[in-house]
Amino acid sequence: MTHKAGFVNIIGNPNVGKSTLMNAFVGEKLSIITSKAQTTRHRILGIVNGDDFQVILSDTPGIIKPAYELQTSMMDFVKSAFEDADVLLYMVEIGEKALKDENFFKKLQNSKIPVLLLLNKIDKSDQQILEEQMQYWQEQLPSAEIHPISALENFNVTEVFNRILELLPEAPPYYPKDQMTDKPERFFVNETIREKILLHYKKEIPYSVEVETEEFLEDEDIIRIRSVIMVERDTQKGIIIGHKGAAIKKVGVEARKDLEKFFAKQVHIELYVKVNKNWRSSSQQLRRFGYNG
Ligand SMILES: Nc1nc2c(ncn2[C@@H]2O[C@H](COP(=O)(O)OP(=O)(O)OP(=O)(O)O)[C@@H](O)[C@H]2O)c(=O)[nH]1
Ligand SMILES: [Mg+2]
Repeated sequence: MTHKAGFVNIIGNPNVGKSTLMNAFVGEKLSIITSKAQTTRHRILGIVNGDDFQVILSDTPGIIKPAYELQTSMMDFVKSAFEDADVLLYMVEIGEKALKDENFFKKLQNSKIPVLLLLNKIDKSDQQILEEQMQYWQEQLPSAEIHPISALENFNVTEVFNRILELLPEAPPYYPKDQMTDKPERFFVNETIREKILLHYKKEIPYSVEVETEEFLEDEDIIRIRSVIMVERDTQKGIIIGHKGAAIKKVGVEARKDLEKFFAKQVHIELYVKVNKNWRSSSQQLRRFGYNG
């Protein structure tokens, strides 16, 4: 029996649905999803294993022009995804015109490896717009295969997966067959808490937050977690906590519910807030939080 394996990297503008698609392929909520741009900050592997294949998907941050060092590190993850891909999935959403960063788009036009252009969110469109968009993208990226999909409604997702399998090279597995991701448990705790912060706070707050889990103690029937929500300034600390602690409590309750599902175990979370001045611009702090910095 031949075995296929390879890296399938999802790239595209912010908010187009990259993380939604990766979760749909893997069948688990590995990546957090919100309606805000720049939800994903890391490169996250989602591994789909079969008897004769191993598809190693990468979810990546949306492509932006970096304004501070954290964003530079985020774009380094995207660059690395260009470099080791066996198949590139370039995702656009219906109505969108071209990449925010032209250099990335040029790289894509010159790509030697297969590119599948996934036109996502077609559930929001009608046939005429869809046909116009397919034609537009075919002109922009003549070498790419275009697949209209809805990651949210699982439309055409299996077909794209089967096409990926056809394109993958013959290779032995890169990871153990029972492994689903490259990230440790604490990463998913941090991300789940960050998702709730993206959902419940406005303006620059979510973008000024990093989460670090200091304690993850797993007993037979409960996981005890203590995490720090790091903000950049004193004023942001008060906003995160909220009146009589109501805001942070809500974050904790919602994160706990999601994590109980994720780990299939009872979870107890303790959250507190710390000011870590300008962490987004400090290479030392960024390295500590798992960015290349
Ligand atoms: N209608 C519709 N909405 C979708 C679809 N796929 C994703 N979304 C929504 O689009 C928003 C962004 O989805 P994400 O998966 O977080 O997008 P992303 O590309 O990972 O975003 P970043 O990590 O910020 O770059 C969320 O509100 C999703 O529910 C789709 O097929 N149809
Ligand atoms: Mg994402």
